[in-house]
Amino acid sequence: MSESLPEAEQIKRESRYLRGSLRESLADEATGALRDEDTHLSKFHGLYQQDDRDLRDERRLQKLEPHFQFMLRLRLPGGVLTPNQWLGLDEVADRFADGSLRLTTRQTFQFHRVFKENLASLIQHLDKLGLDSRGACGDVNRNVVTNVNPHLSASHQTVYNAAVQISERLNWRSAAYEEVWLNQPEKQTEEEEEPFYTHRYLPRKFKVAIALPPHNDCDVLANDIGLIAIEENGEIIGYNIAVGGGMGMTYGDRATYPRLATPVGFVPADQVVDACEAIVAIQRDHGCRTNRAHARFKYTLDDYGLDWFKERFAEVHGWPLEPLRDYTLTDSGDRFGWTEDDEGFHHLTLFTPSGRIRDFEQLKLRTALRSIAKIHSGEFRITCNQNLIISRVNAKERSAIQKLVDHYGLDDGSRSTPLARNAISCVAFPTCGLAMAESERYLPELTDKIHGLMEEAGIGQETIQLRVSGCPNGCARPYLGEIALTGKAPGKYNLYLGADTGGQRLNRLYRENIDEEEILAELKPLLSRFAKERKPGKGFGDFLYQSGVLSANTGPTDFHEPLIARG
Ligand code: SRM
Ligand code: SF4
Repeated sequence: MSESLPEAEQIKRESRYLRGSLRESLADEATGALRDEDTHLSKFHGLYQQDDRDLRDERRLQKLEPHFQFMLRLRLPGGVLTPNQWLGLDEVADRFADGSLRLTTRQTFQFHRVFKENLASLIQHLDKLGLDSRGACGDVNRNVVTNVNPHLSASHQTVYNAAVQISERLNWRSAAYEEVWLNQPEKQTEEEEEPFYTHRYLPRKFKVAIALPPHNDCDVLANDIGLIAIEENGEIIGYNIAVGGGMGMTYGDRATYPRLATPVGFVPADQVVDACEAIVAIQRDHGCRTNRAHARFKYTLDDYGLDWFKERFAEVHGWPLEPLRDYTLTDSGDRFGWTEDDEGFHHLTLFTPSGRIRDFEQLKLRTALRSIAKIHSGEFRITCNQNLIISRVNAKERSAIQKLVDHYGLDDGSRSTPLARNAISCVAFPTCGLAMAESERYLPELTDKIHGLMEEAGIGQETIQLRVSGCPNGCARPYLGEIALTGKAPGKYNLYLGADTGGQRLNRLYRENIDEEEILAELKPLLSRFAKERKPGKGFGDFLYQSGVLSANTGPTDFHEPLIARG
């Protein structure tokens, strides 16, 4: 084993296809934690060891070990599940987790505060529901996301099917999942256990998304592979492929940066799964294995160049990419309320702030959704904006569902401000081990205050995309927000401005390390100028460029420089 490989790389290679000592770790009753090596491997199984950061100092003072607990994430390609699955998830949220379900920015669920002794039971319950967490985290392909497009059912079905097929093809295969969690006897480990990934798996996480233009609610260009569906005469004939998207960066490290995926060519619909596999194989074989901060596919592409990539693609896939087809991406938000599709089904998009489904004091959200699941015969769909669609409702069921919506006071978008219902935040404190500042818990207060400024300026009903992440990793895809904050320290954020609304232009760092008062003071004059000078149909991000407040984004390393030095 090479000495220069990072620990995470060595651990997966020596793990006997992701078995490691997970079984022994789980059986050890002396601690709530896993063995160190197993904390890396558990990610491939969809779980992260965490500790309650609100309690960290207190427990340290009491000389107790951290309050170890786990986050478990489901693999749910396309974000679709049945009412029965919803009811099953709702039930286990109380039995094995903190009583909440958390819809993520990648269209799936997370359970928080699962203790070690409950992990296997939780995964066994998921298995009975036909659900799993295999590959939801770790150095493999992650949950494949798609546009939700409730009003375009036929095309949605096609892209959804593609998402499921890509997810299945790129999932890891060893029997470790069944052995560790589903009590199956251990099998002899052999090389064929992972014919595609081999014992090396990928250098880093990998993400695939599919957009159905003109909508881009999955922020397709934020992914390692962004597939843009091309429709002709109501049929999807193929996909433009964009490569090398990703949000994560590290403050102060100019070698790391967010990057939008670059559209490189087109593949016919029947080749899309093979094409994705070929691209992941290129990253498997050429991605950086010695420096994890440089191991995402975006850096492989920037190291070797797009021409090199296109040559490798033709070689591995067997066919070259065809020329790109025309497309337009206009918006990345959700459309709330009821819509009817071309098959006569009704779909209701509900605003579920930061995707947190629990019974709050004022709003019994989890109870309400449970009541809906009991009478609903269609589907639930999760959006990449952390909202929920009660989907494929037939005409007869619609009024019964609406009654429950009214009874519980659920928000079909009409109860909240446009700013709030289009905002996304990551989880951050108290569970995320990487959080530098609050995000989910801070978002409601922040949106109220920014909305207050918008009201003063007379633009309270405008939609402006706000994204908040508790650190620069960018789980809320902040670099695609018209206004975005990334956490620097408790109460301190970097302020980014100027993305477009279609997910095709990154924003720019505007101010560094500022508190709420300074954030509001920076935004106030800009919002008031926007109110007076904006052109019809142009969003806040576009306005900042047109008005000269921001100038063109010139390159990835400039991303780290505040555009206007603090005077
Ligand atoms: Fe994320 C790590 C939560 C979407 C970039 N992300 C984490 C961890 C697991 C923290 C950790 O490593 O210890 C967070 C768990 C918090 C918690 O307590 O639940 C976490 N990420 C999330 C979720 C739940 C945010 C949310 O509020 O919805 C999203 C779950 C997605 C899913 O269902 O699969 C989530 N993360 C994203 C996205 C957005 C996307 O994929 O569309 C990104 C930016 C896109 C990208 O990958 O570049 C993202 N997460 C990261 C990174 C930075 C990766 C990088 O290339 O630098 C990390 C840290 C890491 O990997 O080292 C990270
Ligand atoms: Fe945690 Fe940072 Fe992701 Fe927020 S952006 S969930 S703080 S890793």
